Amino acid sequence: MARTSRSSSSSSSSSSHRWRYLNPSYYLKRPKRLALLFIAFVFVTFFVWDRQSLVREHEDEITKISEEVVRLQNQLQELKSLSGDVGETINASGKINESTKKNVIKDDPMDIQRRGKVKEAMLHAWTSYEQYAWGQDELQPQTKNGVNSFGGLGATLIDSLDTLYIMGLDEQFQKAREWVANSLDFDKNYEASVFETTIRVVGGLLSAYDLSGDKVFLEKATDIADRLLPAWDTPSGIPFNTINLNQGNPHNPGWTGGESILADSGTEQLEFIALSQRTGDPKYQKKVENVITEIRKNFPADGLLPIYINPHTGASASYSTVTFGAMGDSFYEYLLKAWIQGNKTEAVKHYREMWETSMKGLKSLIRRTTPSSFTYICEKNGGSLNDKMDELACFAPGMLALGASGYGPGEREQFLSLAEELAWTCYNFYQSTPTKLAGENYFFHAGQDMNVGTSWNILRPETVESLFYLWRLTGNKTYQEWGWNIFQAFEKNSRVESGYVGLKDVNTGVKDNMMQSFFLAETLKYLYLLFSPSSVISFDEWVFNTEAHPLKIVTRHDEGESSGGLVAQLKSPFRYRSRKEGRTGNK
Ligand code: DMJ
Repeated sequence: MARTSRSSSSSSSSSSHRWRYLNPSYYLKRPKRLALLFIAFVFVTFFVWDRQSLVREHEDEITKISEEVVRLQNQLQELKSLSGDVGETINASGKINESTKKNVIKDDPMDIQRRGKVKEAMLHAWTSYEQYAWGQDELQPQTKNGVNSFGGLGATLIDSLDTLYIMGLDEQFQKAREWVANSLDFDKNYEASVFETTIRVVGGLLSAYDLSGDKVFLEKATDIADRLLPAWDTPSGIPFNTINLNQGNPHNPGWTGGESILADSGTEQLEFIALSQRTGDPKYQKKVENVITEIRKNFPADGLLPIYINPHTGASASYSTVTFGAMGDSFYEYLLKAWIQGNKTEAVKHYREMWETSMKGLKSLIRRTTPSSFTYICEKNGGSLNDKMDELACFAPGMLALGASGYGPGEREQFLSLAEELAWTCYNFYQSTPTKLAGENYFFHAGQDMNVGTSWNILRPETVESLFYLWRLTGNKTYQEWGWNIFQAFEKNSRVESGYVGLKDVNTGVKDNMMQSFFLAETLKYLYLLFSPSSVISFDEWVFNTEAHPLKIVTRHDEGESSGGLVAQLKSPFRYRSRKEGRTGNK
């Protein structure tokens, strides 16, 4: 027992001995130990805190690295699909596009850098418009105000929608979309040009619809097209060229002597056919296809039509000029493109036939200068040729290149080669002036090559448009170099603090005060695409209207002429690409 109680008392004393370290009075009596304990505490705290923050920092680093890896993987994937490294391109329905595959040209760092510069130019033009002319038709950059040159339809805004979309300027596109949805109003007492309104507004809205799938654009396109439609109610079906947007009352402008203009009357086919395809209402297509049927009845053997045509009789005014420049140009362009838009089917064969006839006529207008042998397209008055060519006619090299593939061997090469010769001339319209920007038209004299006539430059797109087509269709990078030189000349001479302006004179460089809407719709878009892979808005799937608005090619099933099978066409699925498909993104 005694043993037991001793051991119990010793165990209790040893346990109280162990707990004494927890008693503060133990340390108060031993200050050295207290100090040591304090120092140990500080060290341990620092060590634990340091570990924890290291872990946190480490985690942050890992998150950043993972994000970077994902970003780089995406970028690599995008580059691969754009450059064709994976040996295929993806079309709008997500399928591998075999025919484009052959034409895919590698995306190289220089192209990426150059289209970045073009995108920056677009951003400069757009933000200036946004700041000083939002919702108005065009910006006057020098005086920093807007003007309603097309009746207050927001021409620049609508003309820019697809360019913004293609360049991946999503925020800007969304803001513009909101304006279209909430502020665009066509109910205007304004005498509108049927041609200008169709190519810019109907074309711009339809293109935005085709790219984004947003119904608001289709609704607005239908609204404006319905207001234009009475212009075709003439005895011949050839439209009047002017109409009041809220009162109708179509007529021709006084200065034409009552005649309709060829280009103004024959450049609505793409937009109105597209509108019928998308709405299911054949009335638009019928009106514009009837114009071609009417013209075809008396189509001349050389396919060349004077610029005036009578809306009552459908007869051409033989006293007026034949030209591939102003007032003639896009009539010929649309013969080819309506055939492409119609999938080159039997139903649209007559467009191609008419176009080929006109190209024979074009060849008869070709002359070469001395001493340098520049190829040019003359104008024609009655029986005599006029050695004059508009810069506007510089769309022709692109058109010829685009149409060349429809010919058999031999002719195909001939037309492509003619396209290349004409593009060289057009490029020299630019290169031959002190500013390196082209004048509005040129005259050709034996022994002197070319002289600029009307010497302004209003930021027109035709030459870069042709360079774009030629580069895509031949793969020859020279066309990119020429386009880049023209872009640099615009940067040097036309860029001002608040946008881009034209030149009153390409010899002196004196500036005007207008940023034309087609500079954003066409000039900058074609330049951007000139430095983008061919899969971006591929020629297999899209056709550009004359204002550079890409319209989706929809399968056309109708047999024979006119719109007999329109309903069948509309049954075919029309699938929209996702926002990221087919774009080069934020390069
Ligand atoms: C644009 O409105 C169109 O390209 C039209 O076909 C011709 N004129 C201008 C550009 O120069």
